[in-house]
Amino acid sequence: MASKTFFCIDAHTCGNPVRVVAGGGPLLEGNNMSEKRQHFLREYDWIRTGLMFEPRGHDMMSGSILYPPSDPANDVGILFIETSGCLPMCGHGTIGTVTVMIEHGLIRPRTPGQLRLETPAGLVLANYNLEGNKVKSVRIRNVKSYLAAENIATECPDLGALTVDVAYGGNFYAIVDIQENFPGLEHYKAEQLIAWSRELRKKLQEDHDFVHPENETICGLSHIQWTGKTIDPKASARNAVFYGDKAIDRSPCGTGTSARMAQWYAQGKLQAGDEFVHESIIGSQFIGRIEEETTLGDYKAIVPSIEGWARVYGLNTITIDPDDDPYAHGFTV
Ligand code: PYC
Repeated sequence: MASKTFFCIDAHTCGNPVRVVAGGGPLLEGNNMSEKRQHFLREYDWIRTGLMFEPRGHDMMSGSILYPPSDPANDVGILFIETSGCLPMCGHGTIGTVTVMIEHGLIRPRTPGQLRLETPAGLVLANYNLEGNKVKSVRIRNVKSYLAAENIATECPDLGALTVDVAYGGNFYAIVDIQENFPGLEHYKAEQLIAWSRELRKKLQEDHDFVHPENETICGLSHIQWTGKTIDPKASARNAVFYGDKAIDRSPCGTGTSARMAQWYAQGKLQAGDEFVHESIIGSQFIGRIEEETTLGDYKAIVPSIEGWARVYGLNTITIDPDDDPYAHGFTV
C-alpha cells in the first residue's frame, strides 16, 4: 500500500478533540452519507485507525472527513471517524467541524451564519456566530431523538444491580441515573467509570438489541452516559459519556445531550423551548433546547438543538506509510 498524506486541522470542542481531514480523504460511493459510511467501513477503516489511534491519535481522538453534498440544496457531507468507529452522528464533532470549516475558509455558506450538513444519521442544520474571523459559538439542530427503553434491570461489577434507560440522540446511550447503587459520577475516578462502562455495555449488548426505526444501519448500544451532581448550580445536569474502549468525552457530548433531553422529555421533566444546560466531566457546557416535538416510527420524539464552542489549535499534515512504519495503521493497548 502506498504512502498516503492527510491534511488535517486539529481543534477541540469544549475540551474534546476534533481532527478535521480537509484533504486526502478517499472518494466514497453512495447516494448519501449513510451509504458512503458503509463504503468507508468496508474499504478504508485503516484511515480511521491510522488517524485516531496511537501513535498519531489517542484514546479520546475523534474527527471528521469532508465530502461534497449528495443533495445540491445542502452545503457539505460529514463522515465521522473516531477511536470507537464511524459514528452515525457526533455533536461535538459537528460543532468543531463547522468552526474549522468557517475559520479556515473550507466552505462558502450560501446563507451567512447557516450551514446544511449531511451526516450518516440525517440532515443537521448549523447556525454559527462570528466575532471577527473567529466562530464564537455553533448551535446544531440535531436529528430526531427519542427514549427507546426505560427501567432496564442490569448488573454492573462492584456496583451490583442497576436500572438504566436507553435513548437515541444520533447514537444509542444507556443512561445511568443516580440510584441506590450509583450515587453519582463525582464519587468515582474516570478510570473506574471506564472499566465499569466496558462491562455494562457488554452485558446490555448481549441482552438487548436497539435499531433505529428508519435506518437499520444505525444499531447497537454504543455509549454509556453516567450522570451526577452539577458543579455549576445553574446547570440542569452533568454527565460522563463513555465511548470506544477507553474514552470519556471531555465535552458534554452532543448526541448524549440529545439523548438525555429525549429521556427527560419522555419523562415529563423537560418541555419544548426549555433550556437544558449540560455539564461535562471537566465542567464544560452545552446549552440544549427542544426545537420541535415529533414522532419517529412508533416513538414520541424531539428535535433537539445544542449550542457549544470550539477552538482550532493546529495544522497537521499526517502521513500513513505502511511500508515505512509498522504502526502506520495505529495500535491499541
Ligand atoms: O458529541 O456526539 C458527541 C460525541 C459522541 C462521542 C463523543 N462525542
